[in-house]
Amino acid sequence: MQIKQIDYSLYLVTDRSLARGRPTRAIVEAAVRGGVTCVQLREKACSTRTFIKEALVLRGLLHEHGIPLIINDRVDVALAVEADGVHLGQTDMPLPQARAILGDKALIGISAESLDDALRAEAEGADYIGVSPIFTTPTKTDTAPALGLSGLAAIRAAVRLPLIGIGGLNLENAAEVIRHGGSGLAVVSAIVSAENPEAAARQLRAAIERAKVQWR
Ligand code: TZP
Ligand code: MG
Repeated sequence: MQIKQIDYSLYLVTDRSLARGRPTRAIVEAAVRGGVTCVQLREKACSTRTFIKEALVLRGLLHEHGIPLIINDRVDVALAVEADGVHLGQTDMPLPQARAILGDKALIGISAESLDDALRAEAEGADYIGVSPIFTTPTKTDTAPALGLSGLAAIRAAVRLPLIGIGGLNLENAAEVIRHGGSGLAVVSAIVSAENPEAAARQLRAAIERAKVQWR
């Protein structure tokens, strides 16, 4: 197993419907200034053409800062824009097929809703695992039951891949995610809906870095 050296500390997942009318590009620019280390473009409703256009804009600005761009769900879009990778859930394209299309260099992240999902993702060659959800969240209600921090710790004990917690994460619980074995936190509303996304990202990143010093 080859683990790619990617900094998943603060992983922003976009959501245009939660951005209070601000363009995704503006949110991402602010979040980059604040210190996000990885960005996933998640578009659940727009056309393929708009998705690609948005992805190309983000790719340009992220790559200026050496930050990877991950595409949610859509292997075709990831390939079309030469993104760094794709993030797949349990009902999306299976990992072996996605790997065959995207190749070994692509980052493939898998949402694991259970220990079994995580073990399978590791066996099939995922690059990282999104542990989903840690807590229930209004941002996504069609999730599996919350795994909690104890669920994260149980997965940590069983797999070697980087684990990124997602679901209901914010400044209050950021340090606990690191303490329970997370390599980082994926957040939507804590940055996308913040009045000041740059400040929100900066505070989160600082809390994560402090926790890493304490718990690693
Ligand atoms: N997958 C599991 S929970 C979630 C996704 C995309 C949404 C997380 O949103 P928030 O606002 O950070 O709780
Ligand atoms: Mg998906």
